[in-house]
Amino acid sequence: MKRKGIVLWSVVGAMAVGLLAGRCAPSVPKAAKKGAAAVSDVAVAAQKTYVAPGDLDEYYLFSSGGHSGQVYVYGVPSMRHLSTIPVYTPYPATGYGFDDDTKAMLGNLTWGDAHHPALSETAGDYDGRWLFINDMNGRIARIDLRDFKTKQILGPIPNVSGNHASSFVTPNTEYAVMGSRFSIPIPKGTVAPIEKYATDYKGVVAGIKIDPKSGEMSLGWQILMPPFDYDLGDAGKKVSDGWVFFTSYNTERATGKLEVTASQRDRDYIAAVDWKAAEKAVAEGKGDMIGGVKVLDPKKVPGIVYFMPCGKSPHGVDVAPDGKWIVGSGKLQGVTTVFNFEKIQTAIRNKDFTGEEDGIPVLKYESIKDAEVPVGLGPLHTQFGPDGYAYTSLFVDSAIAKWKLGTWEVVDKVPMSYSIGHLCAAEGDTVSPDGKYLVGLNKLSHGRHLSVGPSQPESSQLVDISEEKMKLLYDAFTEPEPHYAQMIKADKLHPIEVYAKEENKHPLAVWDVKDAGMTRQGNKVTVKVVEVRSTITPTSIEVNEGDEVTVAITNIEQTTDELHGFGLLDYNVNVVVDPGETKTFTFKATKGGVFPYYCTNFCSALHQEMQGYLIVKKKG
Ligand code: K7E
Ligand code: CUA
Repeated sequence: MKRKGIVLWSVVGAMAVGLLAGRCAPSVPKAAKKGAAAVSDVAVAAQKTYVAPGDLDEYYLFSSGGHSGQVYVYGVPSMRHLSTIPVYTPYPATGYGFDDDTKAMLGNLTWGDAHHPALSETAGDYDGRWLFINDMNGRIARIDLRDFKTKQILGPIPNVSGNHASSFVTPNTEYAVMGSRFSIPIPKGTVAPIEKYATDYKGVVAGIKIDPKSGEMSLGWQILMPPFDYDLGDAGKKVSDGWVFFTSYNTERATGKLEVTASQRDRDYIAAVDWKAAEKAVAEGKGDMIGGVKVLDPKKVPGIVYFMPCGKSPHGVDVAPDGKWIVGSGKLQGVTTVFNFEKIQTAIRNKDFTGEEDGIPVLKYESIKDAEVPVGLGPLHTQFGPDGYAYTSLFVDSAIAKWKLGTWEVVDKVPMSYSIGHLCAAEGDTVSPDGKYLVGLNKLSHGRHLSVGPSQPESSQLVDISEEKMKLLYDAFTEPEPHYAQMIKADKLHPIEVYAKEENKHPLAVWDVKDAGMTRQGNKVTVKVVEVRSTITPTSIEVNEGDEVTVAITNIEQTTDELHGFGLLDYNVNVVVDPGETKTFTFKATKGGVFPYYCTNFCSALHQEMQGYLIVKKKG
């Protein structure tokens, strides 16, 4: 959910929060700390979140940075910010987007709107290998958790427009999913008047293939869909493995003021995609070429997708740990709907349909639904704990509801400050959730911190879910714009601290200062640079105006944390090289003159001495 268009909800939400807060205030503001009971509550919370200096957190939290285009890494339970992983946006702190490789990966785009991180899975459990994250602009990225760096950005891929329903992965990381939130005439570049929206605009849902060994992503399958807005996705697991689900809104196929025109129907749909059938159809050569990609049309390839009716404009869709239940949250309702996977299969077999949309059969709601759980107003997303509990974020109520799968009983609620969007429980979307912790990713922080002017931070609140009653433990203030996050047990990750010399296969790497220096071919100059405490070798580089200069820097350190930088002020160069790494940057020496370069990362007492000169000799 975005911040805009929620004004009305906020008013309703404020009332709801007021009511809730009276009942079960989770903690006491500092100024109002009085009485033994309140103090003990705060003391317990403090102890549960306190990670002593030198001690380590129990979990990593990977939080989407929204349109900052980055991923923020926090430790849980301390909620300390550990690191920022740049993905879709240049990040001077690590030199991301300045060297040749990361520049090429970003292309000409300097921002991306990232929403949903997805940790790679093996047999439905996080395996700690990669983190995928989508961008609204039809892209998906892979971060390697060995070094916490972005290794691949795929896209913008053809046909998918406004890739919000991404990047949820299948249980063995066979695919990450994509979907169009903004249907357009396809292929991209086709023009059709807005009056023809219902017929000439198309949505697409897609599976991005992932290589199980390398994590390399490539185009998998695409399916042509009616012009709805595909919102969230999730993969089936265990009994429902082989299926992926996508919520949609605007099944009215309306245009204009969607807040009115796209909320007419009582029910929109969740699309249930049989991805194994789609994969097979593509392998058999079925589909039509659109925008350079084979796209399956459900009219011609039946059996790959079905629609499940779901309450008004569903937002999140979340599959329970055993794969038996699919939870769809109609954000304009007071209930969340639980579908039974077995019943869905039976309805498909019996052709228990109530109609169709552009060749896609619509399943009969009553035949596939198990329950409408009265969780509260504005349900958005659901996560799971062990012992069959589910946790649903309530945007309008600004709270989290805890309820039981199977009995559908709502057992507890905890207020959030303020206006929760996603929530993230420890390994809470896997086949074996941990329980323990849950983080509410809130849209507004509402004065719970020192004011920093009109642009306030968002808030992420840590909730203890280890006991029957949920308890708020901690307020953290996070960078905009939080959407989803995932939490993984820290001992599943084994990050490296240096790049081993033997593993550096860069063709321009040099490991001895004797090998540093310059070679020239015509007006193309290559400079091999060695960085090691406390010299940049060579200490001066002389080129001619008009030369195309490639500088390859190898940091030959093999010591943890010994990073070196290369800042070249007038040429907008800012590269950071980790121990054992080689990076290149290429520029045209358009300006004559003398330009100092220096190490940007503090590396020793003689860090200030780590400097040199680029001399660009003027023509004529
Ligand atoms: Cu609910 Cu983009 Cu997943 Cu925001 S989305 S909340
Ligand atoms: Cu090298 Cu500072």
